[in-house]
Amino acid sequence: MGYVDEVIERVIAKNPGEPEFHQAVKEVLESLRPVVEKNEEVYRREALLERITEPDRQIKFRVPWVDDKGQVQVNTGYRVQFNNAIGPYKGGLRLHPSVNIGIIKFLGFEQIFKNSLTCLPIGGGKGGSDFDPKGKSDREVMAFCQSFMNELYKYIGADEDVPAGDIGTGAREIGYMFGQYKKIRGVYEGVLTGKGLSYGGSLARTEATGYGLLYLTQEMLKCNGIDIKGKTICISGSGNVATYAVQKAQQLGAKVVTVSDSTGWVYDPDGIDVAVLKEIKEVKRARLTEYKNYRPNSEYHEGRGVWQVKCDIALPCATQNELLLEDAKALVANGCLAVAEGANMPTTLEATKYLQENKVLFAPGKAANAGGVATSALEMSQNSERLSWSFEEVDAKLQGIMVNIFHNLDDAAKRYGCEGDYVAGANIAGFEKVANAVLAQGVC
Ligand code: NDP
Ligand code: 2IT
Repeated sequence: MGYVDEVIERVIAKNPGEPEFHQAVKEVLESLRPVVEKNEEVYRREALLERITEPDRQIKFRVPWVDDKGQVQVNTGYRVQFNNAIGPYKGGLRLHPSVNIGIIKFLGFEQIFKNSLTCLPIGGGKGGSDFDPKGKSDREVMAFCQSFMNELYKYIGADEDVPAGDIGTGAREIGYMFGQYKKIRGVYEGVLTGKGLSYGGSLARTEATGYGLLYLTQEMLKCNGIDIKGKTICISGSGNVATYAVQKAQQLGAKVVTVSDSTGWVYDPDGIDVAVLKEIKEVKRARLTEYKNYRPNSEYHEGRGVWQVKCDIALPCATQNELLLEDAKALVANGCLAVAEGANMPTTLEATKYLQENKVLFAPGKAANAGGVATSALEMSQNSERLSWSFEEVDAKLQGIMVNIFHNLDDAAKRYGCEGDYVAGANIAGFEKVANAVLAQGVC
């Protein structure tokens, strides 16, 4: 059995009941085959793939807090510090009832290669909790965030591990966590990113993941002779990534006709109204059922169904495994030209394969959604030099980073004889730098 298959088997055996982690490891390692074959002797002796698939450490802790009725609630907190070969651990905190160690490990593993692709000095980590912020009062969210930080503070720091937002963690949660860290540690440092603008946040961080997704998609289309202007786009999700993806797509002259949440989806033939979306999701924290009250021409559908709508470009921006084989078939049948992942691992392995076999341009999340963490790294730089840059300066840097990511993965795919396979290109380009750094730093 080859080295790659041996390591995949070992990861599955050592990490039972963690299907998302297995999926992420399989996707990465399968596409590293040509690199591994070229270096098999050294990689085996150095146990490189074993070291890269085993987190540096996994932290799990109790998070007790008191709800508005005076009842004590208990959640579980996690931080997986996966790999810091090229910089301090960096990655978001997910607050969602579905969170478990396997989900956090898949996200942390993806983050290693994503962060490497940005060409900025950040390692890979991820954390979160099974706490559900939905329907909680601000005081309850604050109580949870403070209790979460009462434990997490021991393991993080501006040069050590720098968490940020993800599903369920936005500016409000980061604010409460930053306040508690400062209170406990007595230091004012850039320990979290995605902070408010009045206390060390970076302009354009809120928009960065969605904007970056469109910058990379535009470059991928351009290099394949396609103009994004005038194209019809389907987007899933209606959170941070989806909202700013809609906004940038419209600025680039495309028409976005769908958004979704965990209960249903909206079709707006006239194009999604971003102001309405923000009002419903960011201000009211309400459901998409309300969208029709503002836009009578639109349709609301229960359940899933976004990928059945005819479009030129599909941008999954909600969560993992939300674009299935049947969806990929519908997209291909409807003439879809490109899929770019705003979310982490939203497309199943079978769906990805089907799209690629049918010549749909496919940009994987670790490249396409890297604009968020890249801008987080720019926030870290600003915090270190105690300055803040203008929106235009950060946005211009973000554009440069996303265009550079696309060319790096395109070049890597070409170097290994798989031109146009951007999944392989992203995995190879992300891996090469981390592998070199791990080997150079000895067995540690
Ligand atoms: P938000 O919490 O702002 O929004 C998440 C959106 O996805 C909501 O519309 C939510 O619906 C929907 N969603 C979440 N879980 C599910 C589910 N299990 N089934 C169906 N829909 C679901 O999160 P973000 O926009 O920040 O994150 C979206 C994706 O992008 C995630 O995969 C995240 O890891 C990834 N990402 C985020 C980055 C960032 O900077 N924020 C950076 C890079 C990637 P509902 O409101 O009903 O729960
Ligand atoms: O998945 C991701 O890249 C994020 N949630 C953003 C992480 C970060 O540190 O900004």
